[in-house]
Amino acid sequence: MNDYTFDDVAVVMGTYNEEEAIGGVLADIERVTDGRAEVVCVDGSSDRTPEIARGMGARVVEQEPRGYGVAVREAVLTPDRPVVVTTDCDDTYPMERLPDFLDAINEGNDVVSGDRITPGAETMPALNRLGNRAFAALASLLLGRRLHDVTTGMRAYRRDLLHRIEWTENTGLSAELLMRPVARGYRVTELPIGYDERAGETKLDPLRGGAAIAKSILRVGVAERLGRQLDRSSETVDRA
Ligand SMILES: Nc1nc2c(ncn2[C@@H]2O[C@H](COP(=O)(O)OP(=O)(O)OP(=O)(O)O)[C@@H](O)[C@H]2O)c(=O)[nH]1
Ligand SMILES: [Mg+2]
Repeated sequence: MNDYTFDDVAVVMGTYNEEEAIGGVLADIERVTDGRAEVVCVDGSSDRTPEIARGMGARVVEQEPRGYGVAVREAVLTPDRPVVVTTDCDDTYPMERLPDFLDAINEGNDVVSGDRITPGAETMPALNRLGNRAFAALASLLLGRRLHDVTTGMRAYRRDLLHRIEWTENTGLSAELLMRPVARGYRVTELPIGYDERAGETKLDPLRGGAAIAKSILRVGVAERLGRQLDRSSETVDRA
């Protein structure tokens, strides 16, 4: 369907005081893509993260820390390349799987979402695993399609889609980035991936963050269902 190579790929991430992890993550991307993927970091750090990133050839966009989604929205909208891959900057996601994400885009998918839950995610803290399963169940119920991991940070997207949809969520942006494309009929697939223990400290308070994500899933799920209903009723009006 497509013949994209890593010259067509940008790998993007929000980075917030990740000096322990960023060197390893960027070195993995460099090695796996032969230095051909563009790397964009939207950074709110007060530590050495941005210097390390710049030193390793990444494009660093500075932004006051205003939460995960504010950073990641900026990150996904920044590149001009046709394929945009997101990751976290904490060394949890398997950069060696980047070729598989690109293959799945080339096969015609619009979104390829790394599914940590199906392979087990044994390194994920038990509370997070439970929460992530619950988020996936809730989103599946609202969308009428079984999804296994809606809060994953590693995905590939066709750039066009990222610019066609309006993104509204912050802590819940990851779920939104999967749910709206599913609801709108884009081709979305989940790719089972391994997940490592985090290097460095978490940036999310699990309880407050979890509540915010649940609210986002409800808001986005209801808005997408209502939106489609309104579309359908305006179609009927148009035809009458
Ligand atoms: N620029 C910026 N990046 C952020 C902000 N909050 C989080 N991030 C980054 O977003 C990514 C995800 O944050 P994490 O702390 O890993 O969140 P998580 O994966 O849900 O939590 P863990 O399971 O503890 O890793 C990391 O790369 C963070 O550095 C922010 O306010 N600004
Ligand atoms: Mg993380």
